[in-house]
Amino acid sequence: MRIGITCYPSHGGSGVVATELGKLLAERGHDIHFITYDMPFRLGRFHQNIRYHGVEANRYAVFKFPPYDLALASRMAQVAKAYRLDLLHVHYAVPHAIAAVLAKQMVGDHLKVVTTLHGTDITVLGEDPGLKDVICFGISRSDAVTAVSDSLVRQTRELFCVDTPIRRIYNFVDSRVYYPKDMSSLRDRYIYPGERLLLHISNFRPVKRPMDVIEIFHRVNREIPSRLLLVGEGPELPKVMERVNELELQDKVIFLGNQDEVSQLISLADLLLLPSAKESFGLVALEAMACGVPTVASNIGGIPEVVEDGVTGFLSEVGDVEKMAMDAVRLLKNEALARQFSEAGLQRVKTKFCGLRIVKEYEELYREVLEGKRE
Ligand code: GMT
Repeated sequence: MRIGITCYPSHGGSGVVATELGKLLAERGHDIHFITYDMPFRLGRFHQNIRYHGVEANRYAVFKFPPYDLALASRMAQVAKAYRLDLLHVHYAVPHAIAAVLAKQMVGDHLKVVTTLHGTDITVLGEDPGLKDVICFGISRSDAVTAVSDSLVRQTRELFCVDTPIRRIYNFVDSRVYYPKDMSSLRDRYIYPGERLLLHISNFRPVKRPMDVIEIFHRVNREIPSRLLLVGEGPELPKVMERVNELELQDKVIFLGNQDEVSQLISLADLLLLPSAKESFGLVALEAMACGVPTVASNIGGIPEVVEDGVTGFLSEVGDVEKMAMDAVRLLKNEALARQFSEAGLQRVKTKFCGLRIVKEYEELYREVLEGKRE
């Protein structure tokens, strides 16, 4: 098949999933065309069957805001015509689904549109009255819609009352990249012998509750000699740094900023903390599970579909930092339990979230769309 993929190419789970999907589809012989404003950061080296088409918004002086959405629609249409694309698979509804529907109108009905909802495009932007109707339009005019968890399917239905079928297709990891790696030599650079290493990776937006990460770590650190590795950047970071200083944890918290390649960093850790207020899936928890690292997280959104409470990690109510700290201590003190969780996680990744299985689910959906089996 000839497939155009549009996503946010910068850091973020939706861009990661879109890029990894494109790479797997290309490996399986499909022609993949990324249509984005930048090269997706996980694309990396040259891949046979993958092309990249940049999108440039016109910055003419009369525009207060460069019309990116129109430039994207126009580029999608150009690429679709030039390479006779079968379909556009867009990740994240705003503005990608709407731009794809417009491109389809420019090219013709034979060009199909598949939209994958990732989370904040529904749970945050869908609550904005200025965007709600246009998101609903993008969803209802797509030829097929997927969401990354059952929870997101439900939330989309509740918020938009659309009767468009939405298929749940889980996110996945490439087990050739995410697997338990022996990082003992690098670990020595971050921690002293006998210390434990906790990890948090996010975009440090309020929805990730990074301040809770510090509160949890503070409590853990009182009981167990430990350090905290923080990966990522975002608006909450200054507050987080201030709190770390207030609690005099400067020597214990390591800020690494944004990192492109996280599989090695994850393998360094004993535990992942993910106390988010909203999370439609929690890709980082899946990446950790694939590296054999258990997660302590909030019981929200799609997280319980990824992390099995009491089996591959522990879940708590959002904001319950006391319980999250207790759970973390429990896992860090009991090596047998941690090993058991790690093994259960690896098994879960194999059976539910392996790349090959998920790519086949997408291929099946594409086939249905192209054969006109979906209304
Ligand atoms: O988490 C974010 O704020 C970024 C956002 C994105 O677009 O990358 O993440 C969403 O999509 C990821 C990939 O499907 C999911 O793993 C995240 O759970 C989801 N984030 C939220 O729902 C907050």
